[in-house]
Amino acid sequence: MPTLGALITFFGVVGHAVALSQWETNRKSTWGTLDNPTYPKWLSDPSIHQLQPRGSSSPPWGARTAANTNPYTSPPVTGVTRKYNFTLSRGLASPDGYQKHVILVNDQFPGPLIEANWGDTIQVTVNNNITGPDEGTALHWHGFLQKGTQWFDGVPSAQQCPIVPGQSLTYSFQADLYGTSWYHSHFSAQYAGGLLGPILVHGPTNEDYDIDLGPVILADWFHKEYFDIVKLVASTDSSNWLQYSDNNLIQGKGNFDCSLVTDGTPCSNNAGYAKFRFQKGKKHLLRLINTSAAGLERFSIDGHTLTVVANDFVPVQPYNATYVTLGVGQRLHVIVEATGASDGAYWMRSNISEICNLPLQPHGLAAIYYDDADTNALPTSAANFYPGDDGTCTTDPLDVTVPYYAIEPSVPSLTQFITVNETVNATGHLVWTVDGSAAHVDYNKAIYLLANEGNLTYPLEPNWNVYDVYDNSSVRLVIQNAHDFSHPIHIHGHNIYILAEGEGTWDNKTIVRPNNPQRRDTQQLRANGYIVIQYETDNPGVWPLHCHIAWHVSMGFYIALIERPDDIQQSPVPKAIKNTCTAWNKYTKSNFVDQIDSGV
Ligand SMILES: *[C@@H]1O[C@H](CO)[C@@H](O)[C@H](O)[C@H]1NC(C)=O
Ligand SMILES: *[C@@H]1O[C@H](CO)[C@@H](O)[C@H](O)[C@H]1NC(C)=O
Ligand SMILES: *[C@@H]1O[C@H](CO)[C@@H](O)[C@H](O)[C@H]1NC(C)=O
Ligand SMILES: *[C@@H]1O[C@H](CO)[C@@H](O)[C@H](O)[C@H]1NC(C)=O
Ligand SMILES: *[C@@H]1O[C@H](CO)[C@@H](O)[C@H](O)[C@H]1NC(C)=O
Ligand SMILES: *[C@@H]1O[C@H](CO)[C@@H](O)[C@H](O)[C@H]1NC(C)=O
Ligand SMILES: *[C@@H]1O[C@H](CO)[C@@H](O)[C@H](O)[C@H]1NC(C)=O
Ligand SMILES: *[C@@H]1O[C@H](CO)[C@@H](O)[C@H](O)[C@H]1NC(C)=O
Ligand SMILES: *[C@@H]1O[C@H](CO)[C@@H](O)[C@H](O)[C@H]1NC(C)=O
Ligand SMILES: *[C@@H]1O[C@H](CO)[C@@H](O)[C@H](O)[C@H]1NC(C)=O
Ligand SMILES: [Cu+2]
Repeated sequence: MPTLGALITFFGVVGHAVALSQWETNRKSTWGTLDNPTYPKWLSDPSIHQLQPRGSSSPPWGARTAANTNPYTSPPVTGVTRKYNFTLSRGLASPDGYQKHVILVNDQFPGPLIEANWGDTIQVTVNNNITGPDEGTALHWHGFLQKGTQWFDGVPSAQQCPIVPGQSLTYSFQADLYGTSWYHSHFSAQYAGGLLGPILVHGPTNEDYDIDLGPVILADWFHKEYFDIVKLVASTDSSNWLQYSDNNLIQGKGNFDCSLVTDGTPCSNNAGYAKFRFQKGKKHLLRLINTSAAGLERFSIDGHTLTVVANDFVPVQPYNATYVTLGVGQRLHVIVEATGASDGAYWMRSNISEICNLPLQPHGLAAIYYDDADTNALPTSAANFYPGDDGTCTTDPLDVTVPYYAIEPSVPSLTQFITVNETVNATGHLVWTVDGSAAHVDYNKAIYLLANEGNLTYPLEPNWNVYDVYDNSSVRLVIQNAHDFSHPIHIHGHNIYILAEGEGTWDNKTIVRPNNPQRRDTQQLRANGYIVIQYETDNPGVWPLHCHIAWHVSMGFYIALIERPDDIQQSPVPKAIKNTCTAWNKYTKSNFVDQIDSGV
C-alpha cells in the first residue's frame, strides 16, 4: 500500500486527479466558462439614445446594411468612445495544465474583449508592465484600416517605437469595419507568449441568428517561452529550426497528457475544456478567430452544419459547410442551428493540419451543452465525415466566398511581382526572404515619422524591406512562393482584393469574379503557389505585409509598403507617437535590447 505522503506526492507532482481552477488555468479570464456572457446586437449608449427617438430600437449605424453600404467610404460616425485600460504583465498560468509564464492583459489569458459598435471610437491605454525580463511592446489592432489615424497601427519601426517598460501609450482609432478581430503584440513574437485578445464590433447582419456566443479563439500553444523559441529558430543549429506546437486550445483551454513532461514542470492532466451553451432550435452566431502562432485550423461541430456569413471583416453570401478552414489571423462568422437533442452534448473540434504545420497534439476540443445536458460530463459525439487533408494548405476556394457588397477593383497602375523564399544565409541562419532580403527592423526609428519629416531614403543595412508605391492609385501584388511551405499573408491598412490563388505560377490572366472578388485582410499562400492581391491606395501610411506565422516573421518574412508619402508628410502625427521614439532612444542608451530576430 502506498503511504498517504506518497499519494500526495503522486497527485501533487503528476497531478492526475487534481482539477485546476479557472484562476490557475486562465487567471482572471472568463473565456470558455459557462459564466461568459452572450452578446447583444449592439451596445446601447445614453449619448446615442439622446440622438434617437425615445424607445427607438433602431441600430446606431442607422439604415446601413451589409448590402447597401460601402464600408470603406461610408462608415458611420457615432461620436461614442469606448475606453479601455490595459496593463500588460507576466504571470504564471496553466492554460492546458502545463504551467508556464504567460504575458497577460489585465491579468487574463486570453486577453479581455474590446467591444464597440460600428462607427464608435476605440481608445485603449496600454501600460507596459512586462518585467523580469523587461521588454518593449506595441499593440496592433488587426484588420482596422486606421484611416486618419495611420500612426496608431501599433507596429514598432513602422509607425512608432516600442513602449518602454514602465511607460504607457493611448491608442485611439475608429471601429471603421464591423465583425470580429483581435489585438496582439507586434513586438518580436510576444503574441505567441499570450499577448492577445478578441475584438467584437457590432454591425449590420446579413443573415438572421438568435444568440451571439461571441468570439471563439482558436490557437496552437507552445510550452516553451516564446523568446526561447525565437532563440532556437534564430540559431545556426538546423535541428532547432522546426518548432512543434505542444497543443491546440479553444478559448485558451485544453487538456494535455502530462506523462510527456519529463523536466519536472508542474502539470495537471485535468485543466479542462472550454464550455459553450446551445439552446435547442435556436441559431447561434460563433465568431471564429485563428490566433495561432503557426497552425492552419479545420473547425467543425459534431452533428451540426456551419453556415459561413463573413470572412475577416467582410460579410459574404452565406454558404454551408461541415467544416471550415482558417489560417493564422483569419476570422470566420458561422451560424449554427441547434438541431441536436435537448440533452445533447457535442464536441467542437479545431484541428491543426499535420501536413501544413508541425503540431505534436493537433486536436483542439471544446464542449457544447444543450439546455438539459449534464455540463460536468464530456460529450461522446462522433466527428463529422471528413475526407482527409488534401495537403493544399489553403482555405475555402475563392469561388464560394462572395462578398455581400460587390466592389469591382480599378485597373492597377502598378503591378509588383514579389518572390518569397526560405534560405540559409552566409552565417548559417535559416531566414525567410522577400525578394532575397530578410527583414531586420530598427526599433529606434519609425518609418512613418521619418516620412512625415520628408525622409524617404533609408539605409539598406539592417534591412528594412521598404517598398514605396508612391502615388499609384491601385497596386497589384503578385506574390510567388518559391518553396514548399504555405503561409498566411496579412496586410495592414487595407482589405485586399484576392484576385487569384493557386499552385505553380499565375498565368497573368485569370481572376476569380473580376466584378466582385473576395476581399479580406489575410490570405493563405500555398506551398510553391501564388496569390494575386490588389488594393486601392486610399489610405496614406506605412503598411506592413507579412507572414502571420510568428516564427517566419521573426526570421524576416516582412515588408513595409509606403503609400502616398506626400500625404504622410502633411499628416498631423500626435506628440504621443513621436514621444515613443524619444523615450525608446533614451531607454536604449542604458538598457540592452536583445533583438535577435526581425523585431516584428
Ligand atoms: C489603468 O490601470 C492601472 C493598473 O491597474 C492603474 O494604475 C491606472 O490608474 C489605470 N488608469 C486609468 C485611466 O484608469
Ligand atoms: C506588474 O507586474 C508585476 C510582476 O509581474 C506584478 O507583480 C504587478 O502586480 C504588476 N502591476 C500591475 C499594475 O499590474
Ligand atoms: C490557424 O492558422 C494556422 C496557420 O495557417 C493553421 O495551421 C490552423 O489550422 C488554423 N486553425 C484553424 C482552426 O483554422
Ligand atoms: C444551410 O443549412 C441550413 C440547415 O442547417 C438550411 O436551412 C439552409 O437552407 C442551408 N443554406 C444554404 C445556403 O444551403
Ligand atoms: C479532426 O480530428 C478528429 C480526431 O480528433 C477527426 O475525427 C476529425 O475527422 C477531424 N476533423 C477535421 C475536419 O479535420
Ligand atoms: C530559393 O531558395 C533556395 C535555397 O536557397 C534556392 O535554391 C532557390 O534558387 C531559391 N529560389 C528562388 C526563386 O530564388
Ligand atoms: C543571417 O540572419 C541572421 C538572423 O536574422 C542575422 O543575425 C545574420 O546577421 C545574417 N547573416 C548575414 C550574413 O546577413
Ligand atoms: C533618413 O533616415 C535614415 C534613417 O534614420 C538616415 O540614415 C538618413 O540619413 C536620413 N536621410 C535624410 C536625408 O535625412
Ligand atoms: C508607381 O510606382 C512606380 C514604381 O515604384 C513609380 O516609378 C511611379 O512613379 C509610381 N507612380 C506614381 C503616380 O506615383
Ligand atoms: C507574367 O508576367 C511577368 C512580368 O511581365 C513575367 O515575368 C512572367 O513570366 C509572366 N508569367 C507568365 C506565366 O506568362
Ligand atoms: Cu510563413
